Amino acid sequence: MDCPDACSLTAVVEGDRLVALKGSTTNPFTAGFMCSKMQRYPERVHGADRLHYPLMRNGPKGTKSFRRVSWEEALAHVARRISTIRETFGPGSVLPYHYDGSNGVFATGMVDDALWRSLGVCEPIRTLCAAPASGAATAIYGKMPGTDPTDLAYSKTIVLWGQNPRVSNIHLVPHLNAALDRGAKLVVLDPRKTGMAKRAHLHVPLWPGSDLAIALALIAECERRGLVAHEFLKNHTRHADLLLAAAAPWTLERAAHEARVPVATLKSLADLYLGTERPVMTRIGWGLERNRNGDGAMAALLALPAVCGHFGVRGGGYLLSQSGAWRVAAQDLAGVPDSPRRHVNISQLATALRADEAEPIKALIVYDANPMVSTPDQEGVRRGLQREDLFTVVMEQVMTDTCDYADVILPVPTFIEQHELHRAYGTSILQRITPAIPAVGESRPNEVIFADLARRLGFEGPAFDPSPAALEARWLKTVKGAGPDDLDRLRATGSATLTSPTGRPPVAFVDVFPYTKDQRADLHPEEWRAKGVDVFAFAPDPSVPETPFAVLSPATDSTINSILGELSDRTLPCHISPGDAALVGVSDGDFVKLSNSTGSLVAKATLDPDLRPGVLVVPKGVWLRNGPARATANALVSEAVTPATGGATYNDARVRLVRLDP
Ligand SMILES: Nc1nc2c(c(=O)[nH]1)N[C@H]1C(S)=C(S)[C@@H](COP(=O)(O)OP(=O)(O)OC[C@H]3O[C@@H](n4cnc5c(=O)[nH]c(N)nc54)[C@H](O)[C@@H]3O)O[C@H]1N2
Ligand SMILES: Nc1nc2c(c(=O)[nH]1)N[C@H]1C(S)=C(S)[C@@H](COP(=O)(O)OP(=O)(O)OC[C@H]3O[C@@H](n4cnc5c(=O)[nH]c(N)nc54)[C@H](O)[C@@H]3O)O[C@H]1N2
Ligand SMILES: [Mo]
Repeated sequence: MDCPDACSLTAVVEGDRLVALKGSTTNPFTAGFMCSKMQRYPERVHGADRLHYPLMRNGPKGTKSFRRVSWEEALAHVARRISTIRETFGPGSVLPYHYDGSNGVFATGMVDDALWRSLGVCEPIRTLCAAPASGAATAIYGKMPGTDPTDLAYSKTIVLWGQNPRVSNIHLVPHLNAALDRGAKLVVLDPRKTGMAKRAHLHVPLWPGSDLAIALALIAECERRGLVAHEFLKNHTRHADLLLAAAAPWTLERAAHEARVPVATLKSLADLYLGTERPVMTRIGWGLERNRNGDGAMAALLALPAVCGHFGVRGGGYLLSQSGAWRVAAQDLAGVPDSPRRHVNISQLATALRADEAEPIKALIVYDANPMVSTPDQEGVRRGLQREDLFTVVMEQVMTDTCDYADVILPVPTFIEQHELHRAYGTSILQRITPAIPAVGESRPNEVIFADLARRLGFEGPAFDPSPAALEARWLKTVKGAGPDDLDRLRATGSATLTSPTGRPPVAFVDVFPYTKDQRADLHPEEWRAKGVDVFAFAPDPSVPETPFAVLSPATDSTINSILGELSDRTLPCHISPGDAALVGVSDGDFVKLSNSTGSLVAKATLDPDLRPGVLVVPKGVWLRNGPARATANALVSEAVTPATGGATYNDARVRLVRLDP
């Protein structure tokens, strides 16, 4: 799944059916433990919403009227339509839209990209998640791997910044608990009092989107206290002077004002972060990137350990995504050269699908994604998908809200039914997946579908070979960071962990250095300045008096994004602090309407004492049928994106809230 942990699982099978999943110990990090949501996975694999056959629309758009067709009929039709649309309206009228699906490496970025490059169609810029995180990690450190999570055993101070591991990284929790049990200090920065925040020595319940202010104030405070690691900065970084200058105006008082917390709280934060209980390790999450300041917040957080001297020791530094650990040259994976293509930021799908755009999209091929639920401006996306002149193909496992608007639906297998390679992003573990049951119904993997389409469109060659052996060999060939031992281990055991020559996880600036040209960290990234973007300029809160509430839409423990959401019959909740509820006259269980200039939704109020005043939570991934107004969190999210990396700004939703009469 699209989860940092990537647990290994054992499938219990009866005949061709998956009857249960259990944790397995093949993956040493996930060590036999499986989270609760995955217990219901067999219900997804064999459930009522599962797609078994190709389908073609035979009624008006969005009316869910489909007929079963053969693969031959479906694929011949898709190939013909793509070809005609491309010839008539140009390659820029065809948009492949995909995110990460099950996060396998065969399903995305190989055969599909070979086809899209060959056709010269739009290139989707995949910004739904981790665009600021990945962009900042690349601009500053060339995406060098961070601290291995098992090295938390050596940390004395641990900062969880914008991450909720009890829900979204559950295999990290035993490591955190063990550290706490041996006396490590824990600090949590989150607008909510999350499960781990309840165990923390310090919880900073900051106002959403204020992380940049706090991170810059910590950098400036480090300088004021005379604790800057000048020697390290001189030897290992570039542009530290520019960063320090950008941070200098940020006092703790000014940051506290933006974060709407007492200045004493930030002083305690500085005492812990800059104190003597070292190594200090920060687990940076994705909650803090999903707002207008996301690029700068990520960059400032990543720069903090360099400025404050937390690198160079086991258990110190940061952990964000380890996806760069296996150094794969993504550009080489497709096996077909690229040429300039039209770029479409997928967080702005609603605009791309407007019929009055200068170059309207006429064909949309959706795979590994559920834009009707996951993408900003839900109503705008719906309007686009509703266009009768848009040809939409959706490749899916289950009948999602997006499928409702398709012209052609192509069924694909789940990871239980597939060969794949899977790279975790919370650890440096690579795993091989083999099918436990045959593909359900007539489902076919993405790569097989794309290879077939390629052949029908006249493209041939090794880049279009969808066999698992060929894809695995090709992927492993493009890996730069792995030694032969790692790959032998993968072949022998199905799992490999990237280690340094010491046989232990690499320590940043000891065993591993930035993957930048000069192996230095660029603390005020030149790449971004060249674009004319000043990511360290703090953008003020987008609230206006009419829309005072901030809506967060974080992960929950029952779905992974929208996957498994089909199994829920729970009405869309809106969490509200008891104080705010009293203020607006709302009781637990009341229906409330949230609205702003982007859209509106109806939800059921849930009183939540863990929320700070002014902050509401409407979880991500909820299906339209669970929203009383057939609208979920993204109905409130505008298409505004972060300035340097184009990331979605889900948590910038600001709304008015009213109780609906019973
Ligand atoms: N409001 C709000 N919205 C958010 C977020 C938020 O914080 N707030 N977070 C965002 C985040 S973190 C993410 S990562 C994105 C996710 O955005 P999406 O990727 O669009 O959402 P998912 O629900 O993960 O949808 C993935 C779909 O791919 C399908 N799938 C799985 N494996 C395969 C495969 O092998 N082939 C094909 N063809 N399909 C497959 C699944 O059935 C599922 O329906 O959503 C974002 N949306
Ligand atoms: N069970 C489960 N696990 C998942 C997922 C899932 O849907 N369900 N999704 C997976 C995916 S695709 C991803 S990307 C990761 C995401 O995992 P996380 O990094 O945990 O991301 P979120 O759940 O978006 O938000 C984390 C925390 O950030 C807080 N937050 C929101 N806004 C701000 C802010 O401005 N500043 C700060 N400091 N905190 C803020 C939220 O209150 C929340 O507690 O989880 C993965 N794991
Ligand atoms: Mo994500």
